[in-house]
Amino acid sequence: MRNRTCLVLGAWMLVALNGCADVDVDDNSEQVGVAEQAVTAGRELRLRMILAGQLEEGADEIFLTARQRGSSSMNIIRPPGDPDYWRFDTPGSSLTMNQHVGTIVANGENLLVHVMEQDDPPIFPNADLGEMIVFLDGAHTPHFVDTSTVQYKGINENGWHHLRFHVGAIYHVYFSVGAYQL
Ligand SMILES: [Ca+2]
Ligand SMILES: [Ca+2]
Repeated sequence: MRNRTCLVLGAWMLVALNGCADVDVDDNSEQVGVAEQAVTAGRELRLRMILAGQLEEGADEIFLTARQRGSSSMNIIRPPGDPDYWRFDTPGSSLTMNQHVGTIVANGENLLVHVMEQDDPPIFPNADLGEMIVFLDGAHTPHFVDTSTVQYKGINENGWHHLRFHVGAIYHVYFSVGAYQL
């Protein structure tokens, strides 16, 4: 009976549950609910400060993107209102903010964050200043991975994590990590 249920429901279960889980029909809605909850359980990453080290071209128009590895769903992080980017004209200048970036999920999957300098795509593509990788270990402690494009510089006096993005420019970007949330 269970195998037949899997055949009938196989198509959508592959999408909803990433496989034919060993569950009875009556449990399906609950199982989907658990799957959704698992996606959001984790710690919130928030953007707190951007400091320009070396400009990309001058009058830099900075925004961020964030997504879970393997997901096509992307958060775009921009200031509210107009202009919808953080502008930097001078090396050494900084701006503070407090904005949601994404959730570092509990299952250890990587959250990928890019700092972007806006141009005029598709003719003049936006410049990608680096990819930050962060994940939670089994104790829900965040780990920032050094990559060829982003360097982890530690925690500052505010408790913010300091990352140095350094592709074609240098930007120091500071993030806070919230308490673990189910
Ligand atoms: Ca540019
Ligand atoms: Ca630009």
